[in-house]
Order: sequence, then structure tokens, then C-alpha cells
Amino acid sequence: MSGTDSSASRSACNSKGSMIVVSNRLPFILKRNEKTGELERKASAGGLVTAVAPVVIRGSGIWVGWPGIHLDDPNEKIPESNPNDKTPTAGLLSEKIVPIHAEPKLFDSYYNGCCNGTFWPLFHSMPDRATFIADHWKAYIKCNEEFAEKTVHALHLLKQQKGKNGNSPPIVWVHDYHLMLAANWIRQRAEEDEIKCKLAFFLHIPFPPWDIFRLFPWSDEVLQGILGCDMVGFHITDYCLNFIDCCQRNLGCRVDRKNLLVELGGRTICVRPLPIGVPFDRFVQLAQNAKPVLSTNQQVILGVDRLDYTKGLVHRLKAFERLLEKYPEHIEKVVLLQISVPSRTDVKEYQDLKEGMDQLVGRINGRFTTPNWSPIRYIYGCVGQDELAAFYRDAAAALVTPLRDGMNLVAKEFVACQINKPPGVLIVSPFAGAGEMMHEALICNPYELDDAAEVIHRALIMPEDERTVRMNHLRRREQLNDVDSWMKAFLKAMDSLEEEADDIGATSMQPVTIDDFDEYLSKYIGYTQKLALLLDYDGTLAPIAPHPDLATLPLETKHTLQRLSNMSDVYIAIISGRNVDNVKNMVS
Ligand code: GDG
Repeated sequence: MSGTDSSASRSACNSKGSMIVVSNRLPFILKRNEKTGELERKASAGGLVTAVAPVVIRGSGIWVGWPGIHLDDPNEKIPESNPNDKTPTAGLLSEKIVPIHAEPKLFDSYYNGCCNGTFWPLFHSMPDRATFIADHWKAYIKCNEEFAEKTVHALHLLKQQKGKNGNSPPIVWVHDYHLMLAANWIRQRAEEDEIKCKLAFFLHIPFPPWDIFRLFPWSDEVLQGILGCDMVGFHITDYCLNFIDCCQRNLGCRVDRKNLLVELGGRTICVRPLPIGVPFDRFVQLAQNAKPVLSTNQQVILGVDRLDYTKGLVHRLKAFERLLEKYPEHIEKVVLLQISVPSRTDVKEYQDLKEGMDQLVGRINGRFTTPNWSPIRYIYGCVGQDELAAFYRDAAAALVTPLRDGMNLVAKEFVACQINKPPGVLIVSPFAGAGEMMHEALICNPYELDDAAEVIHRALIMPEDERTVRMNHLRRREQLNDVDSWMKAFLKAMDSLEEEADDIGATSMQPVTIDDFDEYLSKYIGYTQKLALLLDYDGTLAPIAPHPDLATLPLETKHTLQRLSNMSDVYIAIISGRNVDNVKNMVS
């Protein structure tokens, strides 16, 4: 399957009202040119920005966020993009940017203290790592107020602007754990100023279960803040249910678990699973064009992560060590290539993790290295997107084994880049959102080192057929559910998707294809689920004919049965009054 020729590729979507995105960071950062002293934009090419920025731009919307630099003069003008800038934010004019300015100490207390020191570990169900400090919480409140105020300012700007989307109310979309209080204040102030808007929140990390969430001393305020929205989105249903549970148990809200609704103060808030995707076709193109960078005939197992304790990197290295102990046949045949992107480097915990990783890599390499081979190649740094696509494409397996992760885009990008035959194998942790839905990956509990080593071994020796069938399913799903389709799903959930003439009725007009069948099946097959198909022969698989010998299988049905019988998770039985040999003859 190639990513570019598919009927699944989508047209761009538009929102009915203009969109205001509110995120901790703007979709680019500002840097000061050391020679000229001028501010310059440094673009971001992340999938989220790629999907959201065009919708903001086309609808004449606004982006509210911190520019990545503390400016001495808060009125200093945001520069326009560089004329050569081809990234999705290039068309975002400076008048459509509302920057946040905060006093550096306060911002540090909000960002490093409360966001990364408290919410990040707590929401990843690692409460022992979380600090609960009242001053950090106060800074969080203050900064959220500032974001809310600037968002109301953006709403006023939109009101003044006449043009497209003038009649539909704007959508304010607040992102992530940095801004869980902002929505309520935006709602209140917009109401006071008689400005209509629709409010949404999306959390990129997990929402924890109630017995973890309630450890946060000010947990009620967090829920009330989020419930200021009309719609609240999470990656997966589990997180939605955790949130609903907390609303009921903390605040006593009336809730509807089946329809994912919460009632508060006479309002009904919709809670929706909106699993994010990646720009699938862009990664296919990158993989098609990237030059090979791995000059080895060994099988490469790839890991790509920010260097963060949630990503399970220490466990991963130990599982790989266990693999080499248990299966020495992989010595000199297999390499683990781990790319660890520096993250939050001024935080002690992250510095300790880096040191721990350096030592562990050294110890394992010291233990197993031979004159011509070392088991681990460790890159502490960031690689370019072309190089990343080449790594994804040429790896025999990807190890995506976080201890906890909201979704994990690396798993999806790896799958998109699998354009070679035979494809690689994806190994994913059940504790990542991606592990919930990428059923055909090998599932690996990162905490259980023996089992993890077994799973890696299984990936390395997996037959071509099985790799291909698994990867085809994975790719099909990720292509259908790419980041643009996430954007559409969001707008649909807000009842703000502008239907294009081409789209209306398009789905019902299309004939059912083998890919649709694969997609349908993929809902039923997973690592915990096997599918048993009990199929009647005469009149079902084969049309009724005047003589039993003439009731042959249509070619398409035969191919479908062959494909199904190649899947390890599917069992087929044929039910018939014919004798066994005759049935065998008819279907083979
Ligand atoms: C949060 C949630 C959720 C990594 N190394 C390089 C590089 N990357 C890019 C990958 C990928 C991204 O960084 C990492 O995305 P993840 O999803 O794995 O993780 P978080 O940063 O923790 O993101 C997460 C996500 O939000 C979206 O909602 O999935 O659960 O924690 O896109 O490609 N990119 C380049 N060089 C590298 O070395 N160019």
C-alpha cells in the first residue's frame, strides 16, 4: 500500500466560525538575531501545527500563546514570517498572533513548577515524582488568568474584524495541561462583554484515574476550570471515563457515562475521545525521498523519544540487555538505535535520567561489545525529519514502550514510513494511547523485562507474511485516521465542520472495498482478541447452483478467505452438510 495513491487522502477542512487556538507555546518560537538585534520566527513542523494552523489561517483566526522568549518590551512587534518560510504557519500574520508576556520568575513557577513538576508526573500516574507546592499553584492560576485575558482580547479583535465566518460564533480551542483553568474565565468574561463563542479543551496527556487525580490538593478547581468548556476532548475513551468519574466523585456532577456527558451549573458538557493522528502522507513522502543513513546489514531496532522518565527508556535498555542474555544468537546481528531528544534539561530529575542512561548504555555496551560490533547506538540529540524518516523506514522494529503516554506519535510515524518490503514490526506498550488502538502491533509490558525480551525476539524472527499483514492493517488505519481527520473529528464534535459540497453524501456513494473490509475487521482483531469466523458454505459463501459441484466460490471470496487464513488472530470454520473432503476441495 502506498500512502499517496489512496482514496483515503482527505480534502482540507474548514470551521464554521473563526478559530482561536490557545496553547502554552505559539506555533513558532521567537529568537533574537544576535547581529541585527531583530526578532525572528523559528518555525515548528509538528503534526499538530500542520493540521491546526491552516484552519486558523483560512478562517482568519488567531493564535494565543507564549513566544518562547521573555521580551523586555511587551509591546515589541511580532515579526512576520520569513518570505522563504514554507511551513504551515507562514501565512499566520503577526496581527493574528496574541503573545503572552509573563514575569520570568512567575512563568518559571507556573511552567517548570506546576505544569512539569506537578501535573506532568501526576497525570502520568507517577505521583511520587510530583511536587505539591502552593506557590506553584498560585503561579499557575495567575498565568492561566493572563492567558484567559489575552484570549478575551482576541475575541474582541475578531468581533471588530468583518469578513468571513462573521455569522458563526468563533471557536476557542484551549490546549493541554498548562491551561486547565483558562476556559472558565474566558467564558465568564466573554459573557460579561456579550461576546458569543464556543469553547473546547483538548488534553494531550492521559487523564488519570480518580484515586490519583484527587491527590492534587486543588483538584476541584482544575475540574471546574475544564468544565468551563462546551466540549472536552481526550485521546481515548479511558481518559474520558476517568475525567467523568472525577467530575462525579469530586464535584457531585450528574454524569452520563454511555453518552459521555457531564452536567454542571445548568450546562451540559460533552466529553469526547479524539485520538490524534499524524500527517501520514507527509511521512510517506519523506520516507520515499530520504537517503539511506543506516549503513549496516544488522537488524536495527529503533527507539525515538524525548528523554523523559515517562518514556520507559531505562526499562527498554534493560529489556534489550535481557534479550542478548537469553538469545545470544542476536549478538552481532542486531543493534538498538536509541535517539533521545534532550528535554527540560534545566530540571534535576531530567539531568539524573540523562546520567543514568549514559551509564546504562556504557555498561551494556561494555558487557557485550565485540571487536566489530556494539549492541547500542545512542544519539543524545535531535535528528532532522529526513533522517528520522530514513530511520523509521529502514528499521526492522520500533520499540515504543513508554510507562505511560497520552498517545505517542512515534508509533504512528514509524508505521507511515514502512514503505519497504518486508516491513518492520511495531512493538508498543499498552500504557500508551497508541497501544489501545494499534491492535496489530506486538504489545509489550515495559515493566516485565523477561516478557519484553520475548516480544523483541518474536519481532526479530517474525515471518514476512505476518509482518506484512500486520503492517498493512496498521498503515491503513493510520492513513484513514491521520491528523487532518483528527481536525475534522474535532470540528464535527463542536458542530462546526463546514461541509464541502464534494464531501456531502460522498461516503454513502462509494462501493465497499477490500480496504473497508480490512478496516471493519481491525475493530475485532487485537492482541487480546481472536476472531472466530463460522461461515456457511452453500447460499452464503457460494451462490446456490443447480448441482453441488457448480456451487463454486467467487474469486473475490476465495481471495478474502485466503487473506483471512493468513492472519494469526483469525480462525475460520466452514459449516456445511457436505463431507469434509468435498468442502476442502471447494474452498482450496
Ligand atoms: C505529547 C504527549 C501525545 C522526536 N525526536 C525527534 C523528533 N521527534 C518528534 C517525533 C514526534 C514527536 O517528536 C514526539 O511525539 P510524542 O507523541 O511521542 O510525545 P510528546 O512530545 O510527549 O507529546 C503524547 C502528543 O503530545 C500529541 O498529542 O502523543 O502522548 O506526551 O512527532 O517525530 N523529530 C525530529 N527529530 C528528532 O530527533 N525531527
